[in-house]
Amino acid sequence: MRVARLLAFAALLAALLSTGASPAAAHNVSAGADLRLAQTIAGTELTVVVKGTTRVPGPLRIGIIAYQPVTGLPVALEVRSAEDGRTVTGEAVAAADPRYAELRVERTGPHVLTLGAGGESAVVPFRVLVERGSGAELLIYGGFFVAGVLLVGGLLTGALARPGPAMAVAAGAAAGVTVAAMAIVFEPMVPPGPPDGAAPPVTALAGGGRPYVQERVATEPARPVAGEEFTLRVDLVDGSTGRPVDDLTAHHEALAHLVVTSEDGSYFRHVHPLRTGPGRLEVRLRADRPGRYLAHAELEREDSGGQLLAASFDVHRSGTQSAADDGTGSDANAGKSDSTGSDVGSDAGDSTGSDVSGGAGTGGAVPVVTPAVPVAGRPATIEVDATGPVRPWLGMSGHLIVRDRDGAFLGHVHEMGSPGSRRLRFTFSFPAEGSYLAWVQYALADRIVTVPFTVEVSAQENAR
Ligand SMILES: [Cu+2]
Repeated sequence: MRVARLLAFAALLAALLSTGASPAAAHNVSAGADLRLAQTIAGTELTVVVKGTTRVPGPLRIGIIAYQPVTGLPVALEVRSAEDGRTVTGEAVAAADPRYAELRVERTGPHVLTLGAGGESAVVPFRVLVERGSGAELLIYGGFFVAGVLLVGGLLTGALARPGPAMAVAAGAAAGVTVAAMAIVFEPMVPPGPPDGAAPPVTALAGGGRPYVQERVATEPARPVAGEEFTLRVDLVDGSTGRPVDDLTAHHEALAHLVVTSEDGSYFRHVHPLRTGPGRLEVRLRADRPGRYLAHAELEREDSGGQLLAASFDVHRSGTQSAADDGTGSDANAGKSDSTGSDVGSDAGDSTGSDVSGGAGTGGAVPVVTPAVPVAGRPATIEVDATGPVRPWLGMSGHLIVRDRDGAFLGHVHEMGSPGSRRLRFTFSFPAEGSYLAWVQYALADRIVTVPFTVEVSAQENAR
């Protein structure tokens, strides 16, 4: 009997050890979880949703949620298995409440999703995962099965009046029951096994987390011109190896959140660049006025914390443009800068971007700051009434982005109020005295609203 117990323990221990490794959580499409990724593509804000899968071969359901009025924007989809190269294609139409395209995948494991719209494309690696039964389940069913078989055998042997073997068989049955019972008791403590298709476990990272990302920001063309579209390119490089960083996790439903502002804050874009290659993110922008622009990127590497990267670039006056460039209508943009305030290549109206002077998205409601002059280092409350029913965007019902005047500081917090409420409520502690630029963003049924405002913050009182 003691031997049997020991065996049972050993079996359980083996099960515990074998299932100890948990899969990396990034870009996975599993039975329980959808992959949601915001993408700024074709001049608009979309969220790609890849529904979790329960079986392979089977359909992978992909939908494109539109946050701006782009009725009927078709998005070309391609899913390729990184293991056998098998490729399926399809199309999804961006809509506020999208219909899901079904692309059949044959296997679990690494895949690459390619999205194409408006002449741009994004390449997103992800994994198809299918849950497997846990090791404990095997022990439970196996133990009961063995016990059952042996019990019947023991009864038969006993009936034939041969006590020695009968005892041995009965002991075996008891062992089976013990294994199963222990597995039942301990199952909640056993971590679930890695699903089928999971990445091999990452060995423990020294010091916890991966090195900081170094970013290189460039524009294409190298000298962007006011009023003309350009590509902002962010190359991410591992701080220690110098290799491209290609392990970004979906952080608030995006690989990276990029906030681009003009120095004076009159230009504001919160965009979600496309991954166009390993470690490379790109987004198309258009700035109406020449000057210095700041780019702040929020991102998170797998097994590491979030990071904020900052860079700047210049937009040049259109008169100085060289003739070698594409030359698409560089003439007429000098005078009409204020009205466009919006993005690339689409008539989608304003929204992600808005000029302080009051772009289409700003809707009139002025945020209420309490206290009216916040004190540095103390929480202040910022409330704004949405102009319609709010729907979640980037996993939240509202975003508050705060920048100081010179761009050295960028803060970002989320809405704290009750979901579904039209009053958006934020708590923010301004780090130091001074004047801040701030933007509240939320999504209505058909557009993203950006409310720009400024806040004066007083110095911390010397005594309390
Ligand atoms: Cu974002």
